[in-house]
Amino acid sequence: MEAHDGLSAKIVQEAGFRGVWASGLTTSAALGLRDSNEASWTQVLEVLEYMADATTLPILVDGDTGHGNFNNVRRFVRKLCERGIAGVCIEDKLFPKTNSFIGEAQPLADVDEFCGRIKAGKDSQTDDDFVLVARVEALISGHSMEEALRRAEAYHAAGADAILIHSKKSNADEIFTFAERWGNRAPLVIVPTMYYATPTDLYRQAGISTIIWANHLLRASMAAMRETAARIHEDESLMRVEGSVSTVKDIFRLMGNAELEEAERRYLPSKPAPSAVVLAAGGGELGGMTTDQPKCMLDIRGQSLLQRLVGTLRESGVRDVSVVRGQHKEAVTLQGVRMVDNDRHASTGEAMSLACARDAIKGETVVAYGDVLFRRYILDSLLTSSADVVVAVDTLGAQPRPGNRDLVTADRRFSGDYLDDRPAHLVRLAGDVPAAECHGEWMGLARFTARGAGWLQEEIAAMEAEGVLEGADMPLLLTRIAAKHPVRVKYFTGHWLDVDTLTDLAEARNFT
Ligand code: SPV
Ligand code: MG
Repeated sequence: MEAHDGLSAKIVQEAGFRGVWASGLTTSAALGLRDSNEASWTQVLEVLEYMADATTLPILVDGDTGHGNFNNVRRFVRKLCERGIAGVCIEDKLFPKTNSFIGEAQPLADVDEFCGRIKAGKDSQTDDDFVLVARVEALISGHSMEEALRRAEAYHAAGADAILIHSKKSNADEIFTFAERWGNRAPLVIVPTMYYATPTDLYRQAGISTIIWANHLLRASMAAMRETAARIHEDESLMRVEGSVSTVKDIFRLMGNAELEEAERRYLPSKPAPSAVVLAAGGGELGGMTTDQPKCMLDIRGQSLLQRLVGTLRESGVRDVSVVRGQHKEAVTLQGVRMVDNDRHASTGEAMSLACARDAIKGETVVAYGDVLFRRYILDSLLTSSADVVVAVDTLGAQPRPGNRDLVTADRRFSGDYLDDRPAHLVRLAGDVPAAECHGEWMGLARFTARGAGWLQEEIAAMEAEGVLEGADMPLLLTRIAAKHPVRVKYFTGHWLDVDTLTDLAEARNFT
């Protein structure tokens, strides 16, 4: 089966084929070039190296005319062997070649000169299993069956391991005649691009060794790319294409990302994985939907809100997750997370819930509200921050909007430039920040390094000692920490939501 790059070589293997045809036509086309030796042989070699790395299948290379005379064939074959290529097919035409389906009566190589190319190729292979297939273009160029057989015989005698007999007729008659008269003196290879209607079993019965499906993956991808490009251009939207294109996850799978993750575990110095505390003790009305379950258990397209949140945490490498539950605690379940109860949830606030999980606050720790969803990059960006405490702040939150929101005053507002990496720091986080001092809304997501986690523990202890812990919310706790230590503000724009209203719930169900 044809392939023209690493990706298509993987797809050939995935489909179950036993070998890859590295087509000259499609390798050139994938580079944006004509099948006229416009790509130099070393450029072809580079593509072949990607293909050989991408598949364990044997690759038969379309070597065109051998890229010159016997001397070029020698060097080409040596380089192919070095790269683990299984074989090469060379055709009895002249350099620079022209695709066989263009024009009529293309000139053929002199038989003796071509036999020299075959001998030179065979003498140069450094791998005993390497095969050289000689391609007979006589029938395509308008010569007789006798001439085709005469050439095949000469090429076989010169050392070719197999003969490719090519035809551009719309039926396979001349292929069957050739096969019968050839009588299996050496394996026969065919390319039924033009005579595609003949059942493969007839070729088997005729003793043909190998069929090359020569260009169909490139042609399939051209059709798919055209349709997708036209749709996106027309719609200025991905809505119509999203369901029909391969998923990004499929790309990761095909490229073997799982292997890299395993290798990272083996070879990278291991840094202790961050842990997380999810605050899910509070209630919330939500139009009567939370009378027997808390918000975090609301269904968001087949998964609870909590399951989606924990899924995002896990994707970012946060595996040790503690969930503080309170209201309807028996309804809060999720495999693989530790449940911590705040049984005084009705009379205490978020800071108290966090304090209930204080033994989980050691080392790098993420603290998240249990009713938020956010894109993973937001969490990744907090996890890679150099600050000891960093909070995710939505710049859109600076605009007035009704509802109970955690508003942020920072020492520097968002400049509008995401590349501007001058740090901003939290000054105050509260529900009642005046519009003029409001620089955004806290997303309910914070990350502490081991040092930052120490500050968090100290502040919880200090508030406890002062008798203010029970009534405190997270904004107060973070504001108090910010008064003593730098709390970095990381600005984002959208790409998250919290579920406070039925409208939020509907949005959460659309949040992918
Ligand atoms: C190719 O795939 O580049 C070939 C086969 O040489 S054909 O196009 O049928 O000549
Ligand atoms: Mg070709």
